[in-house]
Amino acid sequence: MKLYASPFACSFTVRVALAEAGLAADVVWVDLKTKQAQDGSDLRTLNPKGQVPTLVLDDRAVLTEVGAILQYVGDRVPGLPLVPPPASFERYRLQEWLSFIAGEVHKTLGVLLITGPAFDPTGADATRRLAQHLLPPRLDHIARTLDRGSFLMGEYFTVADAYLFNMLIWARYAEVDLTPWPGIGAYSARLAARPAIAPVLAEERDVRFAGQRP
Ligand SMILES: N[C@@H](CCC(=O)N[C@@H](CS)C(=O)NCC(=O)O)C(=O)O
Repeated sequence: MKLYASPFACSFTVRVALAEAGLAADVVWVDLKTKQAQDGSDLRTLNPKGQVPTLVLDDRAVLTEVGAILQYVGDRVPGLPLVPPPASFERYRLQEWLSFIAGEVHKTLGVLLITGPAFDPTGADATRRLAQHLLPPRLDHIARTLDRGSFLMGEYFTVADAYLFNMLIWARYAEVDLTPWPGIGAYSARLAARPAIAPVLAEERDVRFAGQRP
């Protein structure tokens, strides 16, 4: 498998899921502005949306969209509860979380990242203000859930936690003050220390901050 990725983009979620699953994939870094990948290809030839994550399977089938890729990865290791069994009620609960994170958290934080001070030094941008207004009730919902269990689905780590963890890293980059939600901060610290996640985190930091991106 090959994973087209960019450091701390939402492809990080897939890297975390692969690591938790114990599955290997070659990571091909992509410059998201030019769409040029480290292997010389233009990402759009594989994924016309020009986005990461883009997963290329050994039979050359291409799979895109975080939620779909996460379920593909989880289903490769049915012995682990990374995704609940197909057609179980818990599987729909997982899909509920994946949809919520994608639609309500990922895109809201994406707006906050894109519309930072470099984009609008006044902070008056209407889209940014809307995102600032929308995010707290979503974090409230997540915090209430984490008050009831160690992970989003209760007492076991799933791919939804991988996705949320990625978004909490974005929240830090977007300078979202998470102190009103101490449970979320504690959860994020616990995930960062997981044996499968810590090395991926360190590698993405190296690539992002050592200027190794193509
Ligand atoms: N709906 C897509 C969103 C993917 C996405 O937003 N990827 C971003 C990085 S986090 C990207 O590739 N941005 C570049 C672009 O959209 O041109 C998914 O779930 O995979």
